[in-house]
Amino acid sequence: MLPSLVHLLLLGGTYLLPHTTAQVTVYGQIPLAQTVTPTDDTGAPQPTLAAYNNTELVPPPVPNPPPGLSFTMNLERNAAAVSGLSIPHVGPAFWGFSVEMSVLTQVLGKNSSHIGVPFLNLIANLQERAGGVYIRIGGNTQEFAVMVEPDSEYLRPDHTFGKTDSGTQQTTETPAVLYTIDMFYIASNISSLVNVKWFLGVPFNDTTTWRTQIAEYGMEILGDNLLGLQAGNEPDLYEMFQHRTAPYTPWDYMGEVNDLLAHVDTNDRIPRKNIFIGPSIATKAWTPEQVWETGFIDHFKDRFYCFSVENYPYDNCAAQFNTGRPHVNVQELFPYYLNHDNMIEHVGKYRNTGLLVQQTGKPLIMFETNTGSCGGFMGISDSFAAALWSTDYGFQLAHTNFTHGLLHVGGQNAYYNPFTSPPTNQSAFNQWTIGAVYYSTIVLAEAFGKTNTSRIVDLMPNEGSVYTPAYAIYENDILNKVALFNYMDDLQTGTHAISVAINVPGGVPSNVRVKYLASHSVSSKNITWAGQTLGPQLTVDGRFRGELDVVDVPCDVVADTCTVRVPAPGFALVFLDTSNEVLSIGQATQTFTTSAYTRVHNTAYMDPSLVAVSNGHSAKNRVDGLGSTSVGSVAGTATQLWVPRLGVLTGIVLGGLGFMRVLRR
Ligand SMILES: *[C@@H]1O[C@H](CO)[C@@H](O)[C@H](O)[C@H]1NC(C)=O
Ligand SMILES: *[C@@H]1O[C@H](CO)[C@@H](O)[C@H](O)[C@H]1NC(C)=O
Ligand SMILES: *[C@@H]1O[C@H](CO)[C@@H](O)[C@H](O)[C@H]1NC(C)=O
Ligand SMILES: *[C@@H]1O[C@H](CO)[C@@H](O)[C@H](O)[C@H]1NC(C)=O
Ligand SMILES: CC(=O)N[C@H]1CO[C@H](CO)[C@@H](O)[C@@H]1O
Repeated sequence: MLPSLVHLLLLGGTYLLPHTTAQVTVYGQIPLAQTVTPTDDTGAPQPTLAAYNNTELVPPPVPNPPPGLSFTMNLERNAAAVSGLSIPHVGPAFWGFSVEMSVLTQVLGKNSSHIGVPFLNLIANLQERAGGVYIRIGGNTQEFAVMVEPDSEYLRPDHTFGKTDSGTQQTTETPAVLYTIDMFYIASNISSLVNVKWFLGVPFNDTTTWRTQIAEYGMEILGDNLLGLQAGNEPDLYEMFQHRTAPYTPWDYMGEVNDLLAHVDTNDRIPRKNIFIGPSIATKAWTPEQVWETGFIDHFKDRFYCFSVENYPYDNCAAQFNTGRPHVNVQELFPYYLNHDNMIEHVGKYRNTGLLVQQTGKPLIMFETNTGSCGGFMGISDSFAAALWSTDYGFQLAHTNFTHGLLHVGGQNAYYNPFTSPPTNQSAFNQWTIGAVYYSTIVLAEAFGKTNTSRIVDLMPNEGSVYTPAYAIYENDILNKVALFNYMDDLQTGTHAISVAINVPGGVPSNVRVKYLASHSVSSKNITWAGQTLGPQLTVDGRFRGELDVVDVPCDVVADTCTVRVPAPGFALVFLDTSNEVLSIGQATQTFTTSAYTRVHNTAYMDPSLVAVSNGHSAKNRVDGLGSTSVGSVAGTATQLWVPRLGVLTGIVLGGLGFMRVLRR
């Protein structure tokens, strides 16, 4: 929510910005280390963009008295004996991504022939584990987006996105975001390389003269890779932001969705008339129940792809945009993210929604979320605490019968990005930056796998301690995995690791295998999953590095117990089925390697060993759905993926590090 300054410039009321901040542009890619407003509490300029900020907070003290540090969980082997299991989790990775429209090119690539290679690798990692990924292009900026011709005077040459010049011109007549037809080609070309399905949003700022190009071209160019179209984004905030005259109620919103559908019915260029999405409330001004009371679900279920809500636990708008309101004290807020009761409260407001939507058989998607809106929080959103939190969050959503969630990507002024490309003028020698929450997307993808049968239950062991939550995951009706958290940080004392005895009558193997999500502290940005990492900031090419480390834990088959240790802090995914293929996945078997410039030589440089990997592994064991075993061609599509190969370089202009050439045949 509200990651865009230009959006805020459009707002009246509480969120109206002081003129002094109008020099900030969120659309340009502000170089690293350039002085940018907004300022911090003292008024001093922040020297570094949020996405590359290095602040480490002080970990919360260990609780005194501590919770039980050794405890037993008695679990059933058969799902039939378990109450409260979720619906089966079907389809691609539980966590997908929501990309703010205005920063799309920062995230995906400059245009359809310059797609970010690290991005493709990050998606391939998820695809190998879960079959595919959902991505939504949208956010607040979708409401004012206007499609223009590629040669529009408002756009820089060869650019897919643009904006009109200054804040003062930002009215409903002069749109905030301009995009060209190439946006659809970017998405389509990505889907031809990796299994990504897309959500887009119909602009909702003008509900009398609908701008439905996004639906028309989306369907035409993306075909079945377009899953759904949002009808409105955070409508419960329209009144507050003066996008509608008060009072604006759920009934008014429902009427506008009706109007859109009536318009769609008369438009031949929108052949798929039943893939809409709502209500996408921010769940701030309206409760879900206020919307459901209108009969919204029954009224729209036949026209909708899914139902959606959006929510963040806190917002950082005051600091991000210097609104004049008090700034959040990040150190004081930090413990919030390390407490399972807070998670239950955050997601619990959708319990009823989970049960209602389930009856329609339609998906329920947390359409936009992250650690905090308006860019997240310095020192929190990019810490190991956030990785643990978003892992717990994904599991809690799944337990509450959400089918998927989308983590928001806000560009270089945000702390919470799952991934961020380098600042433009560093793209020739720097690589990408990974955010803590990306690791949680991998954990969830592995936990639910590809069988479409995974059901989850929140166990609340250890007398319901907020510091040691746990979940059980049943696959094909049998206990398959156990997820264990330790939210405590004992860097100072070294005495708060937990020891969890998993007792399953008649159900323990001779040993279990454990993958750890690990870091030395909840404050740290150095994170490993099963011993591997994606690397420090500005070095990430999207591939896991280091040796895969899966820990064998012997079980006591007489006592039917396996005892697993979880460090403080830490997370363990315990595999009872030791034949699970995901246990041997480290790096995705097909990856997209890239050209690189080195700063020193300022010449094109390629590491031949990377080239060898890119060509070697793919033949037998490819990521599902990738079109070809040969990295040189994507079979049957109009595009050719160029991955560096010795001997093929001549005549190809390198796209700069991190960008791949997708050549047209
Ligand atoms: C990037 O651009 C900024 C602003 O123009 C400049 O201050 C900075 O030195 C540049 N960085 C590099 C590495 O060229
Ligand atoms: C799981 O569901 C997805 C999405 O419906 C489908 O593409 C996939 O083939 C299914 N996999 C299995 C093993 O049934
Ligand atoms: C993408 O950008 C490159 C480099 O500026 C340019 O050569 C190419 O024509 C652009 N492609 C499209 C489809 O705009
Ligand atoms: C999720 O749905 C299942 C199946 O209907 C139900 O038993 C369970 O209680 C639901 N979970 C929550 C947290 O509401
Ligand atoms: C498969 C696909 O959609 N390819 C498109 C990639 O982008 C170019 C435009 O740059 C289109 O012409 C291709 O059709």
